[in-house]
Amino acid sequence: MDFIHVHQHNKLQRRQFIKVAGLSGISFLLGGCGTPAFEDLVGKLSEPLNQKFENLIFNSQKPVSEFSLSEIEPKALIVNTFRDTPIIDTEKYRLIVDGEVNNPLSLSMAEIQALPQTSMIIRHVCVEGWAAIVQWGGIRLREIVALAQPKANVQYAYFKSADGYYESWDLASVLHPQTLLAYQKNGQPLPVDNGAPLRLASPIKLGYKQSKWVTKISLVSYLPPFKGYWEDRGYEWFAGL
Ligand SMILES: Nc1nc2c(c(=O)[nH]1)N[C@H]1C(S)=C(S)[C@@H](COP(=O)(O)O)O[C@H]1N2
Ligand SMILES: [Mo]
Repeated sequence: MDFIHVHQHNKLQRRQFIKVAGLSGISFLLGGCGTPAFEDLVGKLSEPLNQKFENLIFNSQKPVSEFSLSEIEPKALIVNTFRDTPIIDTEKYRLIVDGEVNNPLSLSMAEIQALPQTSMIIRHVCVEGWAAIVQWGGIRLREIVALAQPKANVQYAYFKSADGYYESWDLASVLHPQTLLAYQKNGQPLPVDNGAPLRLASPIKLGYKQSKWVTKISLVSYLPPFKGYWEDRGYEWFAGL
């Protein structure tokens, strides 16, 4: 009886935290999905995040104001890819989340799309002198980070893409409520040239920070010598908007 009481108490605290922090993981916790692996994953969600992450989420930057549906510029987003568009089998695709985490993840697109979806209309800004107002739909990156249960020493996220592109971000920007892993663009499934099955989208970073075809996210305490494809060619690392 005592055990049950304590367990429910923890669950409640977790629920309250999720509510206050704007994490909506509880909704899919109640929704369920069926596969045993997915239930394992969801079970882990009842563990609290460590204090450092809770503080970063509570104190995260103010949301950037968004545009309205009528302001979307459907033709303005120019495909900008340093190599050819990679070929990815969406059925076999897995997003790997590893590094200094207690719960490494390997998620299919079906599992990612079962997580709470959000959308935003923001301006994408490329340093090459163009911009586009786009609607992105997907999962908040911080929900995926929370599922992976990062250790307190994590400072950065390192992103690998299927075309050989790579990027790294500071943790506060990773946990920003408008930093998404997007699988929709302007209300439609994300086109492959724009990064399907999964890409970064955020109103707080320049275009080159927004990796397309993300296959792996490593949560790390130090930055490797290769910080980002364009950064290693002289562009600024933080690249905030
Ligand atoms: N994997 C990968 N991601 C990438 C790039 C790339 O070449 N490869 N280019 C970046 C740049 S410079 C920009 S402006 C945006 C362009 O996104 P879009 O092609 O969907 O318009 O993707 C960014 N992400
Ligand atoms: Mo760009």
